[in-house]
Amino acid sequence: MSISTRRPGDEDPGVQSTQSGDTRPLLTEIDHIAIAVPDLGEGIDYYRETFGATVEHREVVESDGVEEALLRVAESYVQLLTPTRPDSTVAKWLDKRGGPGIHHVGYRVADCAEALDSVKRQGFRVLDEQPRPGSRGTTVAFIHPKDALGTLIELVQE
Ligand code: V0V
Ligand code: CO
Repeated sequence: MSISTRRPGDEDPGVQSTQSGDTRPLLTEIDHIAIAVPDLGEGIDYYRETFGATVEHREVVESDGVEEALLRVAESYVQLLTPTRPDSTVAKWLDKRGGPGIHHVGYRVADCAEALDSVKRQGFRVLDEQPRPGSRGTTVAFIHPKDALGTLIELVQE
């Protein structure tokens, strides 16, 4: 069922029922805003010099062909991303766009498998059939931007 055809009173697959019967939203917090940059050092310098932000974590995620720097903003992160190889989807995205910009939004979820199943049950395309490892020990799954208001969404379980 698409968002536009759901009516008040219909069961809402975007919330989870707990055993006690109450409901809670699937997305609990913004985990990170990912900004793709051609040069990670320049991206970090920009955030440090302009906003005084500091890098809390760095990691190469080989499976995605990216290197990241995480800068904390309150309970969330800015994830600066740069490709580590020419066939990385982030390299393709930067080429197509012609420069840096917001690449995806990571939302925290309590249970990635449960949230992913909910999205799949609603008929939306996903990029990971099963949750998989993300950076800093998280479990993640991506939703196709063409089925998510043009935004690449990452479900993140800490
Ligand atoms: C592509 N499109 C996007 C997009 N990337 N739209 C919004 N945001 C994006 N980031 C659009 C693109 O303009 C096309 O639209 C269409 O989707 C198909 O794109 P494409 O250029 O043909 O590219 P694909 O299909 O080769 O790859 C796009 C997808 C790919 C989204 C499928 O990037 C992917 O699988 N991403 C998931 C993994 C990922 O992004 N890893 C890097 C971060 P038109 O032109 O047809 O209208 S890793 C990470 O963040 C981690 C590990 C972490 O946080 O822990
Ligand atoms: Co991410």
